[in-house]
Amino acid sequence: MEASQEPQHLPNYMKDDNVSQETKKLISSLPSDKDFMGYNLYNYKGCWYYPNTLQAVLDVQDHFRPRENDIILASLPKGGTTWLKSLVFAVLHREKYRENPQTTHPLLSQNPHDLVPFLEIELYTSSQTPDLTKFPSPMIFSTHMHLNTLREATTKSSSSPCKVVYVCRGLKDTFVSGWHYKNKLHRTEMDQASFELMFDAYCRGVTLYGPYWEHMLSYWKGSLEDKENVLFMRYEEIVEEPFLQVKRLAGFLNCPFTKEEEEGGSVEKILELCSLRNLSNLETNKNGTTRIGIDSNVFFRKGEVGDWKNHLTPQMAKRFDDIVESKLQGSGLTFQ
Ligand code: PAP
Repeated sequence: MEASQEPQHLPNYMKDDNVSQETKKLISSLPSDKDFMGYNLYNYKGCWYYPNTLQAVLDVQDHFRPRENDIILASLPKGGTTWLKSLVFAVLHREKYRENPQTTHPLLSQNPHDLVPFLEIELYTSSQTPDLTKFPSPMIFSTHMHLNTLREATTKSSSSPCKVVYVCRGLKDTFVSGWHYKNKLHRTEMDQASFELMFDAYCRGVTLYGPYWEHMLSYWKGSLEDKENVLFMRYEEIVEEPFLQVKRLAGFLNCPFTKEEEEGGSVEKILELCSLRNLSNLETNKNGTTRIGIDSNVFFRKGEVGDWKNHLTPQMAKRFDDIVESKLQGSGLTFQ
């Protein structure tokens, strides 16, 4: 690696020590580039991965077969993953924890990432063939993979295609959130030069699971083609109209809120439970560590729409806007 500032903490998915001979051979034939810190990324079928991540993605494709009614949550890093995980978990299991949510709800004692495990970043990084039968069915899994990549696994399953919920977020806030995350994750304070290198990498699309726009387009198109099984959500819309979006989510998951539930404040209770304020103040999220060894608090910060204004120059913002507009042109997907 050529990074000027050696990070103190490198999660497994960024490493290259869990790669089979076959994958090494594949990697040697792939286009490569470096992330803004100098770590090698490889482009496999249009998407950038670190070596361990690619290995896990290939293993997911080879071995993961969802069971009937399993649900997959998808996003780009910093696209709203943690919030979506908590909302879907709370919506699906609301009946089970209806009686004493203040004392018994798992979201009060476990980080959302530990309740909804990542396929490639957690399960298939720790084992090529993890035992998924230990999970209750239906299970909620999550991924950062493109829809096309995910479908290579899920369409091989004998059960009907599982439901996929995708959440996306505007590029400028995703980038800024990613910048803060990187600093916290690596327990370092990177300088302005690194900020600019990261900005450049995002503009070129050379980021883990990038390019950003290709990722979103895969789910956008999927949601248009298969409305029943792919739901496309936006972080900004959940912020703006949380009640409506949570009801939309429940309807998609075939567990709509009843009139009695709505009148009894069930939606509001879920929103409160999953709010950034509530989750980020819980002991488990303040001082705990997730199963993949990441400090739980790195997943919670401001949660504001438009925080990019505090970090990007008008020129940088325009460059991002222009790139996104041109890449999404003709797709029907737009960002304001
Ligand atoms: P991940 O993909 O690595 O899991 P992800 O959860 O997508 O990260 O992104 C973290 C962002 O979601 C943070 O945004 P910020 O940096 O702009 O503040 C974080 O604050 C925000 N976030 C996490 N949990 C919630 C929540 N419960 N409600 C709203 N926003 C949240």
